[in-house]
Amino acid sequence: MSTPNTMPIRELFVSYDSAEKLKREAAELPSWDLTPRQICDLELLMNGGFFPLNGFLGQADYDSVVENMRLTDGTLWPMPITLDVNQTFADSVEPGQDIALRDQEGVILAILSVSDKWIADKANEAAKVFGADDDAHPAVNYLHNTAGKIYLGGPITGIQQPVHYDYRGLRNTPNELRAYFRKMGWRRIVAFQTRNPLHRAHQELTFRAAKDAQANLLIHPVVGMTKPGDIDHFTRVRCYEAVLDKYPSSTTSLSLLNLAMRMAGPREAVWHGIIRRNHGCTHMIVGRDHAGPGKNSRGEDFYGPYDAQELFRQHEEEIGLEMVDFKHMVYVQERAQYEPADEIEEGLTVLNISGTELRRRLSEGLEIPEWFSFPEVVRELRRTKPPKAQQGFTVFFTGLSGSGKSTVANALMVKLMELGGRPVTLLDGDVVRKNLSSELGFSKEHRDLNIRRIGYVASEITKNGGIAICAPIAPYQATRRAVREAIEAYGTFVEIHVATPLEECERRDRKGLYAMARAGKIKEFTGISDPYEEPKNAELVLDTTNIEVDNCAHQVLLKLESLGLIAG
Ligand code: PPS
Repeated sequence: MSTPNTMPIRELFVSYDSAEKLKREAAELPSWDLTPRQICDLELLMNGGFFPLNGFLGQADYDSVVENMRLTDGTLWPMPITLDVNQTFADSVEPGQDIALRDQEGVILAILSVSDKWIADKANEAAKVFGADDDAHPAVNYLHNTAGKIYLGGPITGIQQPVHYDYRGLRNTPNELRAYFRKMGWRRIVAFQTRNPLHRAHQELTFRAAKDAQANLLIHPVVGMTKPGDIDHFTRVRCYEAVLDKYPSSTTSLSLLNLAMRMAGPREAVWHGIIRRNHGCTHMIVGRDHAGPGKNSRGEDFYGPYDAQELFRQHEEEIGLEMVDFKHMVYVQERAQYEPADEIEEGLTVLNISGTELRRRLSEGLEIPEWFSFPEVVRELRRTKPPKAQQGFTVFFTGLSGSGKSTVANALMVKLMELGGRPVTLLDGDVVRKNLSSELGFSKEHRDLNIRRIGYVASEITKNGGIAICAPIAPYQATRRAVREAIEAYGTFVEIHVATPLEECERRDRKGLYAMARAGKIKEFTGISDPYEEPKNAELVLDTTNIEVDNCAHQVLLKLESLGLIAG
């Protein structure tokens, strides 16, 4: 099934003339605006990165991939590549029809000839593909809370690649890389997949892996979508460029991969292997806990640390690419160099800085030694992640109507302004509904939209180094989590559950709304006729019953101080 790595691979693009004609004709077709993840998938479908797929999976292939990691013709394929849409759009399309796939600005990228339309069995997909139907897994969370209910499948006719304005010279299609390897005479190429900045240990291990395999090295980082909370790809690419200089010249190359990762551990490793094979590589480094999603909701790892290596090993031949085991490299102080952990004699001093410790040092502006990372990399990371006391952050109050959110939020705002240093914006529930969300009601859909808008504004404020204080009811856990993820890409998210009991909120009934809700005059009233899902991991829980506002606001300040967000 695979093409030798020196030969071009099949793409799904039509010729320039046909593309121009299709663009004109597509004006008549129903249009689907692709989500960011779908754009990543489409790019790799069209350019051969997902060879041998010829489009978004139809139902039979989907079922077979979910159940057996294989297409119906038996080809190994571990990840369901599906086009999820909402019910309204699905109702407007029938199998047999063509639809135009557009990017977020409306530019047409491809035509999908719809062969299948079905309701996704998401719980089954979560259990079989990701190992557990647990929202703590980023892809399961995406499946349940972001992806549409209906899947469309069918072959793709590629019109043009998604446009990227950043790092154009570093983005290569599989055929561009194959041609580059041919030109350079590289026959054996080890790929290194990564979603993190590279430090000295990575440089040592990748260099060693390439040497052991007598191969050249391709640093092939993912710049599409990675795990929420990861360092943004702009920063990472600047770091990669700095590290590239540390390899002997012309042994190593850097290329960016616009993949949307799923963090699916073992299945993801196999998928990564197939993708790298398609890009002309002959080897791939697979490490401990490859593409691991972190802990599940019981605090346990989703996958065993070597599950990915095992699954890869089982399918190595079909993947068509050799696995190179990750050597865990550690720094040996006496010898002032990195060495594989399992080759170090007793009695020597081994130094290591964990990811958590690195984040702590960055956030507190502490020293990061040269044996750990390259000064250029550390400089980039410090530029992106200044100490927490200089970063933006969001304080997100959530709780029932009348719980005291707005009152405490107002007091907090004033106290933060008194401290000075950063601009403070209050996004109060009522105020937002007047200015940003005046057309919205209180259905689940409208509440979610309202909270996403607040989250969007707060994330922009956070990104630009300000303080956003939000005080909506925000009754749904999944939506609050989505906001947390959006904000944590730029700064800290502090969730404060104002847990004043319903009886107390109702007793206060400042706006007379509870009385009206009880009398049935207001529908869908939170706590009375509409749900409130209590936060599970709030940074602080406040019950304002019998506690002065000033004291509540002070508790929040202490929390912010303990998180390093404001100077003590
Ligand atoms: S949500 O669920 O987060 O979108 O709600 P939010 O934007 O915070 O708006 C809540 C304020 O709207 C008033 N109000 C209602 N609240 C809950 N349910 C219903 N049906 C409703 N109708 C109007 C109420 O005054 C809320 O303000 P607070 O400050 O929370 O009391």
